[in-house]
Amino acid sequence: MSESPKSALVTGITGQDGCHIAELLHEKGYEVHGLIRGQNNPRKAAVEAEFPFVNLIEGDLTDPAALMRAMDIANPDEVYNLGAISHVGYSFKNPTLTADVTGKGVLNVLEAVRATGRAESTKVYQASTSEMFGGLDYNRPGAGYNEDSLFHPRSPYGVAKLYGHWIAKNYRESYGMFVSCGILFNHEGERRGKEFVTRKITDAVARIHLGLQDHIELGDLWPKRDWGYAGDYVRGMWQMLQHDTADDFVLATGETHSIEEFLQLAFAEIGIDDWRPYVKQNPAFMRPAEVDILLGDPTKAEKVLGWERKVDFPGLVKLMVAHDLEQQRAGLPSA
Ligand code: NAP
Ligand code: F7E
Repeated sequence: MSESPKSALVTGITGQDGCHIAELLHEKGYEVHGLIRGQNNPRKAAVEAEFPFVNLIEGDLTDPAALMRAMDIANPDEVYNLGAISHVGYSFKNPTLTADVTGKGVLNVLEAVRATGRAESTKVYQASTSEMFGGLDYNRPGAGYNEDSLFHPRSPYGVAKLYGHWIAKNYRESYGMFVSCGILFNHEGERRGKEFVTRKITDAVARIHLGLQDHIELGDLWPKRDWGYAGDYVRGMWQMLQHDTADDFVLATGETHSIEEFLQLAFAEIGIDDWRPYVKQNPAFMRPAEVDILLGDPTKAEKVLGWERKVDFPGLVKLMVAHDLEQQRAGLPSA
């Protein structure tokens, strides 16, 4: 007798990771449901066209009743809570909204699982972040942050995520719920929003190459990030929910690179060795507090889950520039 397919509910279905995980879950035979907000979400048509197999359910992370309704429709074996106000710079300008969506939204999801009687049957993935750390790990200099490192968030986004992280752990400990938190370092790719620095750069590089713009305006160029590929990271999310116990896992590359290094590689893809004449600094893109350097240690995920990465840093830059050149040549919109 064939088993009925597993069901998954993905919040943040219109975002970068939501798209990657929808694809992965569909390949694995899941019935995929996606929470979509707003009465006329501008990304709805694109999701429907690219992922016709996803059942979109209207609902907002700030609305507990909508989340309970979504649980009843999807009856999920697994919930991937990826929805959030996720832009660090934006969170400084909209701190209350960020607290409501990125922080309290996690509580609303967990309560919706519990209130609909699914505490024992539904597993939850919580999208925690390296932004909860906030800089160098002075306790383990050079080794990178791991699951035991201290938190010191430096933005309203990081603070809201830390609430989400701890309430997720609290529901695991208090109610025995299977709630796993992935503490993910930056992950990028062809689906990254153009408001984030990597995609902003690769989009501009493609347009500069085709004569569609002549420079790019950026904020600080010295910060360093541990940048991986989103496709590799959503595989890790799925692996966390297949593990026999709920836990916290860092996903990272173990390498850190500055924005200047990213610029160097991206411009080299179009044959430009010196990127400096094409970059102007604009204080509008600087933040009230910056996270200088992030470096993660993914040893636990590698050993316990068998997680591995397929794309390295130069490979990531290459695939993003190639994608944006193709998109610009096809005349697709830049934003
Ligand atoms: P993203 O592209 O910015 O997507 C965010 C998603 O959240 C979008 O689908 C957005 O929907 C949705 N959303 C925003 N407000 C909402 C609300 N009030 N109700 C319901 N949905 C709402 O983010 P991502 O890069 O895919 O990241 C996925 C998750 O991982 C996020 O929680 C992020 O904070 C976290 N994370 C990301 C990284 C990274 O490097 N990418 C690293 C660590 C953690 P709309 O389309 O309607 O705006
Ligand atoms: O900034 C600097 C900026 O916005 C990276 C989110 O997915 O990863 C992401 O957060 C760095 C920062 O990502 C511009 O100041 C310079 O130092 O691409 P970003 P982020 O802040 O690291 C973490 C792990 C998450 O969890 C978040 O959800 O680049 N920077 N000039 C700029 N950043 C942007 N966006 N735009 C600029 O023009």
